[in-house]
Amino acid sequence: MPEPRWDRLLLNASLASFEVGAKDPLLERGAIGVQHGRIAWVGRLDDLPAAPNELAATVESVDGALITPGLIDCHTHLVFGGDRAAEFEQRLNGTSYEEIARAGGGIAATVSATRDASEEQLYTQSVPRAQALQADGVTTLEIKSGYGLELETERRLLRVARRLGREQGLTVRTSFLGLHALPPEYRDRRDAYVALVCDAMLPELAAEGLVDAVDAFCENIGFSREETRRLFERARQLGLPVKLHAEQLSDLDGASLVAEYGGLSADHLEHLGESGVKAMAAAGTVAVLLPGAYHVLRETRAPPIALLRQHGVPIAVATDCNPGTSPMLSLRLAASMACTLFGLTPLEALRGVTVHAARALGLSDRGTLTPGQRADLVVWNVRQPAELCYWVGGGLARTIYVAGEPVSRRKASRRLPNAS
Ligand code: DI6
Ligand code: FE
Repeated sequence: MPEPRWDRLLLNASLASFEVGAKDPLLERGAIGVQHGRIAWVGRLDDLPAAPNELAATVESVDGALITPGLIDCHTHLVFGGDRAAEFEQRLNGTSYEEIARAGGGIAATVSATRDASEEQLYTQSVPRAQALQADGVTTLEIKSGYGLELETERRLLRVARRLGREQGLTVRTSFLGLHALPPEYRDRRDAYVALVCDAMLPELAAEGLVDAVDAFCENIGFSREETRRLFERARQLGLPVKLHAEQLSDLDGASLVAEYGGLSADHLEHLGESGVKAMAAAGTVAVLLPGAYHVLRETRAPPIALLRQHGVPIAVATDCNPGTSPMLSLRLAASMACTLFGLTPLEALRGVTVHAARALGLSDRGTLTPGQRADLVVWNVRQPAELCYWVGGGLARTIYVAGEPVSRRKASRRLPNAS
């Protein structure tokens, strides 16, 4: 018998790859071959070039189950100290997010809890969150800093993010979010803080290899367009891609700014106008929708989905997992809410957590079921892609493969491959 050419072959699957332009997202009675952590072959069972046992060392039938690319959560603030459950109650009683922030709560409350936490404590508190996302199908996620707002703590957050990737079988992409809020000790010295972030913190953390992208909170209660521009200039000098929290609570035209810098994504976008949409379309900047924050803040103005579609802006969906506005631990739930709250179709929402989310992170090696892509795969206990948005909650993921190897929850604490 000839040597098998693949490490693994999954048989009898409904394969769903959500790349744009594919005629039918579902290939039934499909098979997928994996070699050296990458997808080697995708097609119909009947078109396999030889008998399964001759083709692969390990052959598994999934009995008609749905297989998708591993889900990609392209916007989280998953590493932080403490929680803000009390604020949730305050908001339910009528105090607004902005009022709480201006009174010294909100992000500042998490900053104080995070500064007080050791690296080990931050790691231990973050592991269950990362595992919850993973259990629901996430294989790649972005994690932002932004709850330290001084060098040591920002470094700690980014180091914990990297460690989660190494030890939890996830690919983690980090974003430096030094311009998230003005720390209390700089209350009357905005310029000095912006200078510190741009001229000291970012270059230093980037030199330590802790920063994959640069983000800011461009908002009346955050940072102005001019302050954000200063950060983006520095990022450009350092060769780092940018992204932006834009148009969440008001319209500062942040989307045009991040597009001007060829940004990976503009995120939130409830108050986005047509000029911002056009700028994003021209620059290829992804629109990242965060229905968790919209829901928790009980917003009523949805992002301009019709305009985004009309101008062909790629749409991604993410959890925004954070202790204030989106304590959300399921990316599938975010996709479901993008359908029910924002009117995305299930196919759009699923593109949003796979192929477009990969693009929002600048990753071209994942997000679809195509030969050559990383074999991050999820076998689901459902048969139709729309069910991933239809079921609200529930453990639907049966088996998750990271670079071709199965991850079980038991195994999740072992070191697993973590490309990039
Ligand atoms: N926008 C958000 O939704 C999060 N940060 C941001 O800039 C909220 C962060 C928090 O409230 O802790
Ligand atoms: Fe956010």
